[in-house]
Amino acid sequence: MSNYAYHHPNLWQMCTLFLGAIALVSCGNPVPTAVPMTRVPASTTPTVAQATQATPVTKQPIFGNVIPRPVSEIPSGGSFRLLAETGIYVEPETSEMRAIGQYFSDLINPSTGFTLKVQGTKGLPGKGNIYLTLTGAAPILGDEGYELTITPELVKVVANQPAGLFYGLQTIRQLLPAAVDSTSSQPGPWLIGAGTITDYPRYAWRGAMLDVARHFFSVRDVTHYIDLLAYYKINRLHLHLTDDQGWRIQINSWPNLVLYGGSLEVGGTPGGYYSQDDFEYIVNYAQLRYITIVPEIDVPSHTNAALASYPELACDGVAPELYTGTRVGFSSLCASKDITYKFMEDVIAEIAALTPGPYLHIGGDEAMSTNQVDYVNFFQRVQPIVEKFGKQVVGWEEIAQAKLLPAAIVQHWNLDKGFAAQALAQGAKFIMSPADKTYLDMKYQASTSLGQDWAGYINLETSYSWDPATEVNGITEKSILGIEAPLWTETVETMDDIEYMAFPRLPGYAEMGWTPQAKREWSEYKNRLAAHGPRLEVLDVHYYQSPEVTWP
Ligand code: TNX
Repeated sequence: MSNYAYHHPNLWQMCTLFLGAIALVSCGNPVPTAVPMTRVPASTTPTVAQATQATPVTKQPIFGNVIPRPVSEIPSGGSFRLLAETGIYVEPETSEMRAIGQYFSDLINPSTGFTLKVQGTKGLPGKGNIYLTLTGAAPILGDEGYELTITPELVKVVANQPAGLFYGLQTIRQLLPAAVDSTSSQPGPWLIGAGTITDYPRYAWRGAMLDVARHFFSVRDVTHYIDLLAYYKINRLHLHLTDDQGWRIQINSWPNLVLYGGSLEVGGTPGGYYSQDDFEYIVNYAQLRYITIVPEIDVPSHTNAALASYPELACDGVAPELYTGTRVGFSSLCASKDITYKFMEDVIAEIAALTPGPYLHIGGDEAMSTNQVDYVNFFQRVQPIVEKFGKQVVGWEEIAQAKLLPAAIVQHWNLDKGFAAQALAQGAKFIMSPADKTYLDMKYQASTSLGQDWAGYINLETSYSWDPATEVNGITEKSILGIEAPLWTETVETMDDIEYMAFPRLPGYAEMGWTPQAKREWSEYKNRLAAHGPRLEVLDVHYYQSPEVTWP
């Protein structure tokens, strides 16, 4: 048998048995989630009878249906049983290593009732334990890869860097029964199929973007999203922090940006903003999950909220009204005024100081109200400011109209590939976010109540079945840093809405960022995704039950 059928019918039944009973899940999140108790309509939850008959996959499940699909999986038969006495041994015993072990211990505590003890070790621990080590990893694993060896005696994860161990633990989480992610006590048994997984990512940039400007989302919503991203080994969360409808990050030197410019959102409802403490909390929360926050200040257009707060930034010096509609491209900072660059310098200095990650995104999209000369001059002056404060420039592909700094990263989104070609000619590295393939705000189909359709409908197959390296002529693997799935929130108002648009497309993007192209095939993936339905339900994710998938 070439593919190992790791499938315990009794475990499967066990997981589904609890679906109806599960109330609230926070993925180890110390902040309670803001999500309501039950969000999947009762009629879509399988009955126990249906669930026990249903075959969750039509092909054989591959080592527990892990998403993203690992590079190599060699099953060996048998299983490891997690018990209350299981210890988590880390080597070397650093605070970061202990934090990774503790994260896993805390994560599985509510469902298993176990309080797995985290301790240091030098060399193999005894039988019945989990061993996380940075000793002896193969170079091919790189900075994010891991090798996971499961025998009935031991679970061993070896990596070159702590991030790899964190990803190895996410894989273990997916190899355990879905009920492990429940917030209520579950009976187990907690078995992990035995075998070896060798795994490392295709791309360094595996991103999601959340627009917190059109509609504002609380710290709790953002950390909840971060937990879901971590489950699928996504390592960048790009926060679109400013737009015409709201400025959402406190800037001490320009206080009105949030006090006035952050007061509303699309539709005219109250907006909100992150204090600098809030933002640091988010950044730290993400960092503990090996996710880098990429803050975006979208300029020179998409700035109505800033202009309304500080009219001196407009060429005519007149404050516009706050804007709560959904048009784009009508606002612009004044590229020919010196105060604009003082403003940019102050904002970039504060954001850079709050951000441990190396990137600062400066937008640049849809500047229809900035003339070409001004636009080019603006980015000629703003890019060096970003570098002066120690950050690497990221921008939407329009910024390639300016001469790019050698380290600038360009985000491809436009259906028109002209700017991408200009960026390519300058030797830029790309984040691939083609709107017709990766925009999480596009409707799944005509009847989807949320979302837009200007880039087309994006059903699951469309979202999954493309290769970033053949998407744009000339943009090949060596120019691609990775992929990112943006969620624009003109129509997205609640955490439920976020989950509905992101799931289940997001796991597919996570796989596209991680798994070699040769191991990705829709007809196989859709069965693996089906097996994640019960997992998403235990996690209380309000996902779209697409008819393209035979959900169990
Ligand atoms: C285009 S993509 C935009 C956003 C909108 C989005 C809606 C890009 C860089 N700009 O301003 O929110 O479409 O789908």
